[in-house]
Amino acid sequence: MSEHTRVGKSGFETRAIHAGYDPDPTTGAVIPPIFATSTYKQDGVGGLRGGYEYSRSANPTRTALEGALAAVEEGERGFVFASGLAAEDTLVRSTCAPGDHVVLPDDAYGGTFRLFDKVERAWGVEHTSAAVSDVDAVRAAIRPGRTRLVWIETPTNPLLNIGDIEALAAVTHEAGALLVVDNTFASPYLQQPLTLGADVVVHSTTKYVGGHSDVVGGALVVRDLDLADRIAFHQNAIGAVAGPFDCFLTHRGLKTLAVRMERHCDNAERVAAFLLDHPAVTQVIYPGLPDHPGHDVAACQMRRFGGMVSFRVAGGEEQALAVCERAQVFTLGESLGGVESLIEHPGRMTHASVAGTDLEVPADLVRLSVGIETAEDLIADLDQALRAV
Ligand code: P1T
Repeated sequence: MSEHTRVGKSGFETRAIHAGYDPDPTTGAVIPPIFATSTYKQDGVGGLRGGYEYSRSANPTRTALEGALAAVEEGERGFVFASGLAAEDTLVRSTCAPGDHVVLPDDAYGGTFRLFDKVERAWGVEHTSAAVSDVDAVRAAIRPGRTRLVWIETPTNPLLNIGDIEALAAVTHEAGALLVVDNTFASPYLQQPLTLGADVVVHSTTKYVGGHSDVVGGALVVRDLDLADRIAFHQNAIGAVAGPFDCFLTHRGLKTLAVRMERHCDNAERVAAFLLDHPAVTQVIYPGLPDHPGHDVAACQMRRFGGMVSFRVAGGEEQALAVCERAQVFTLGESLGGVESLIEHPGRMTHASVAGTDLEVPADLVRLSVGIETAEDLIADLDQALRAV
């Protein structure tokens, strides 16, 4: 039995560190080497060594990461891509045809909405938005016989709404559709949607999985082997794959996900508590707060409540922008999930593409990706950034 088969039933941290790769048989290399090769020598025509033929189809550095992601998400197979959006597009092409319909969140990453609204729709895949926190609204948005995917984020980006994965899986399956969960905000450490009935997990591995803001990537993980075969076919046929250098960095990040997430959660809880008491803050949105409408569901399906905190600023958009610009330890920038704290204005930045749609976000909203710096420094920085409001 290989070593990585043996980690199959192990704890999360053991899987994150060991799954997907056994020390290299020739050198003993403990970490998957960066196989910077586009092609592979064949021993006679079709005589592939280990199934490797061409690096769009498969590359050992990528195989290791794909195996590790499948293991931490408790899925059967993982697939990695050049970005989260590349993963999403490949999934849609693997599962939908012109005339099909998808239910989307009414609060989601702006780029995901733009992909469906501006790209997939032009190829005949229509969409309807519904609140992921409202199972009846999702049921009502399903078009029987046409809806192929019910797509959720939980927590959502940027309003941190919570969808009940088990309940949504039941509604989705009743309609013969697949439940897709974008697990980017929770990370596989905090939540494993496939164990709650989801069919596909999507990640922007750019975020918590990579964890160091040094690489862009995406992933899909599935349970069903027929669906896996369809995705594998499209991954190769479309070719939006992650290269071996990016896979190496992403895999290195995955190994420390558990310890990083614990600190992200500790710091986010401290930051949320600080903001709650601040007179310049009109609302703090964090699923860990007992009065968050999704708190109880989140407490059931997540290990902890994550590193993302959103809040609304007294004085509207102008003051929200000013807070973002005054922050110093929090870096003003898009993205999330890295060790460093980031601050951004969703309305003008990550969610500019949803302006004027059902997904438009409040103009006074600020989103924090709370990093793993010293909590007191983060709080002092927000205090000075909010003082002039
Ligand atoms: O950026 P990319 O790796 O292509 O992933 C897209 C994506 C998908 N899903 C969620 C929930 C996301 O948050 C993202 C990317 N989000 C940002 C860049 C952001 O700042 O919100």
